[in-house]
Amino acid sequence: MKKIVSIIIGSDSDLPTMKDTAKILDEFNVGYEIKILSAHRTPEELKEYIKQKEQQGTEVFIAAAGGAAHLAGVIASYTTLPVIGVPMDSPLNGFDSILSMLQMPPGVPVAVVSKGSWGAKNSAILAVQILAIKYPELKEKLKQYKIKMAQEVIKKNNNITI
Ligand code: RP5
Repeated sequence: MKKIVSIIIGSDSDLPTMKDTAKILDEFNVGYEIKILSAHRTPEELKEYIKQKEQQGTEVFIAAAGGAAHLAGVIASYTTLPVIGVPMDSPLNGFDSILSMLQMPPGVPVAVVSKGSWGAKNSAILAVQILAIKYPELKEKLKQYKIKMAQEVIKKNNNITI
């Protein structure tokens, strides 16, 4: 399977959360690669990796980082591909991560999703939605995903006990 999503995490400590991203991409049968690279600890390697991935056919980047989380913005500075940012939890309850990713100045956007595991899941779904513009089979799978989600909610009404 061609790896069209590149997931870059700032630290191995982000991996437990970002496994949820991988699980959903697996469900949609979308190929991905996960790499640990940091904007501030391995800046040269990060730049090199982005260029390499672009040449190898990456279509969407997902970046997860916490604290002064400039990883997604730095990736966006090196590529014209869409970058989805997932703010990780932090000693400041993730607010630092959210603001660092979200407040990109004009010209270098990052699509920021929710913090932590919600965002990890949503980053995969958003990546699939972006890819679905090009791959019709993904559009169909997304429709089915939403139908299943709605059915699960409706079913819960049969199990309400007070
Ligand atoms: C960020 O700093 C990483 O993305 C991680 O969320 C946070 C803490 O990293 P470690 O000290 O656990 O390596 O760069």
